[in-house]
Amino acid sequence: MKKALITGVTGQDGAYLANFLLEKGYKVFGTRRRSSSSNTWRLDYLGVLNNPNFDLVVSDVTDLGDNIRLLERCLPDEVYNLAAQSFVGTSFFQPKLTAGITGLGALTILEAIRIVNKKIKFYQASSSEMFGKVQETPQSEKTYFYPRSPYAVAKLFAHWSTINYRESFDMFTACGILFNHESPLRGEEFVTKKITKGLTNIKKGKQKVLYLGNLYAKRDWGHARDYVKAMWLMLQSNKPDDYVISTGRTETIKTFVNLSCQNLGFKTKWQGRGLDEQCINTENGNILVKIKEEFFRPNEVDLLIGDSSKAKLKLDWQITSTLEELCQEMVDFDFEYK
Ligand code: NDP
Ligand code: GDR
Repeated sequence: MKKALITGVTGQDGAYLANFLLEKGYKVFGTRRRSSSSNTWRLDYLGVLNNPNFDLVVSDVTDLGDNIRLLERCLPDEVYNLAAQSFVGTSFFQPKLTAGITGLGALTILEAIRIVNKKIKFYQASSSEMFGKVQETPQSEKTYFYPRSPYAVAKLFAHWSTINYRESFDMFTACGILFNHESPLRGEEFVTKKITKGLTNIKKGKQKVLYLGNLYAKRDWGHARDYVKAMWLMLQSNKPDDYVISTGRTETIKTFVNLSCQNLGFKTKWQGRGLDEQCINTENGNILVKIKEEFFRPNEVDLLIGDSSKAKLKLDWQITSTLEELCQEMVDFDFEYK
């Protein structure tokens, strides 16, 4: 039985990946940070928590000794490093914390693997945010990086550390440069979930207005379920390498609002410009969406669209969900479950 260790298992991708690996017959260890209250609702929802082949262990990616003991205890064949301070907006206000977890955390695990057993395969959750102010379109593995936030800078440090350990110590390390991926289990501060949850709440009469920032940033959104499969495929390959994972379609935040409104049966029109732009419910004249300055970032990533031809060719990876299907699934979940 193969054994995998997932850091950050309580997050969106951690939960989907644990579920995927358990279905593949793995023994899965997942780490959560110590906290005074439980944060395992995603694992619960997917039925991971009760699986006899799943073990939830307490660990923090920033502590080397802790990570060494963790590896010695679990003896994994594969480590998936998903733990991060993953919210770009927060990284502008907590840059040092973000660098410590998102950047140095990856180095800490790489170092622990080097000390305990160099044969352990390592996956690093790299990000399309590293392309930032994009140097070409679409973005591929060959595109130059231009990070635009402390989060992206930290991810770039982790990315190059992962490549450096591969080249220096002959370790099997792979980076997945994943573009945005969403799901019903997405954290509530990220824009897609904020939109589906906010509009659903308005539909149910639990919220009056949804406040957003920049409506015109464009993102390449896929489904997290498809993207965790790509992580696994990278570690099954004969040779360690880095891959862009994306859908190849980009849309604005405004388009995602429109899709969500359609799914909820709202009839809408947009009016105004800049901070005065609003989305109106034409059936009753109520304002559904308003703009708030606090949701703009000091530095924006305007456009992301990925070229994942390499992953399609070498890993036989493909998407199974369209943006419309993803949005529908998120809206349905928010309506029924939370
Ligand atoms: P989430 O924010 O949902 O999950 C992050 C996980 O990291 C949580 O389990 C969190 O724990 C954990 N964590 C945070 N700090 C620490 C720490 N010091 N020690 C141990 N664990 C910690 O992110 P996603 O699931 O969306 O993303 C997974 C990874 O992929 C992240 O590294 C993210 O940066 C990266 N990524 C994500 C993309 C996306 O679109 N989703 C795209 C590209 C990359 P807790 O629950 O306690 O907060
Ligand atoms: P991102 O995701 O920064 O791309 O990082 P997020 O959903 O937070 O923002 C996407 C875009 O939407 C704009 N936006 C808003 N964003 C939020 N969160 N809230 C708002 O109210 C709002 N209004 C407009 C943002 O300015 C931005 O342009 C995600 C994370 O999962 C990272 O960890 C991951 O690495 C990247 O995706 C790929």
